[in-house]
Amino acid sequence: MVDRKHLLNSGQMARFVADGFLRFDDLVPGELNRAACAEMEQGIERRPGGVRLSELWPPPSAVGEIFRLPQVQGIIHSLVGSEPLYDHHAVHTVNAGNLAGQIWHADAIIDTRMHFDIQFFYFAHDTPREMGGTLILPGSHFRRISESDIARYQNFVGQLPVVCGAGTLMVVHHGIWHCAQPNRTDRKRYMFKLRLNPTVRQLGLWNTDDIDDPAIPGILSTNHRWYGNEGRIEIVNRIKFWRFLTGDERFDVSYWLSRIENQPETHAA
Ligand SMILES: O=C(O)CCC(=O)C(=O)O
Ligand SMILES: [Fe+2]
Repeated sequence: MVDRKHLLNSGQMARFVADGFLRFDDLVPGELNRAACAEMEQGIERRPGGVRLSELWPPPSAVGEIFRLPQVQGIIHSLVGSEPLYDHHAVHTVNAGNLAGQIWHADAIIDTRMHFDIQFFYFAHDTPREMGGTLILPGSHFRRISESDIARYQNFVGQLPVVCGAGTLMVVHHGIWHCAQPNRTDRKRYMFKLRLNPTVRQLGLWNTDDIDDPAIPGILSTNHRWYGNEGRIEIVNRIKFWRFLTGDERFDVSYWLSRIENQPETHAA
């Protein structure tokens, strides 16, 4: 059972809805990071998808221990429930001196559900800018694209290179646009990715004590700038998603969704 104090709060959930990711700097302690680096160098065997995460990587396993950390369990529980399924993992590497960047893409081009998977990006060693750091585009998760559709783009206003210290975890919505970056150092870069599927309705799984936090509408209205005037559709997407997560079908920010719900025939009835 996850201790309530490790669950996400509503402000963090609203950030996930608006940005499509949450970032936890230096969450994993040093010793575990070093053990995870050693495991990644050895290679971490892939498993068939669809098994419970809780059944994977029993001790001794650094990766298992990381995803059993109480804080990480709190993140998992808040987003996909306490018994998610393992979808797949990958040890993503960028070789020393590899100057080619990966194309912009999203990983889950077949998945257009409102229910969402999460992907952890775990950076087990320091990742300075010259080593790349996965580049992500905040707020891109509602633009469900076919993988290479966006490959022609090079840079976006507001793109975020994950430059971070060892032990940093990102958790992203499966729709987020991202790509690996060149590695100008003489060391190989590792990043461990883990995708999880929910097994429960994703309704109020976090600590909702602050559900009426007045900051939430502002967070949901975040302007990431790269979409220009089309930011309005993103706010509507986020309101719909917030309603899905909270079960509050009347939730609105300003008058965005209500104005198109004003059906004259309803009034006549
Ligand atoms: O290595 C990275 O930083 C990202 C890799 C990735 O997104 C992928 O291969 O799907
Ligand atoms: Fe990817």
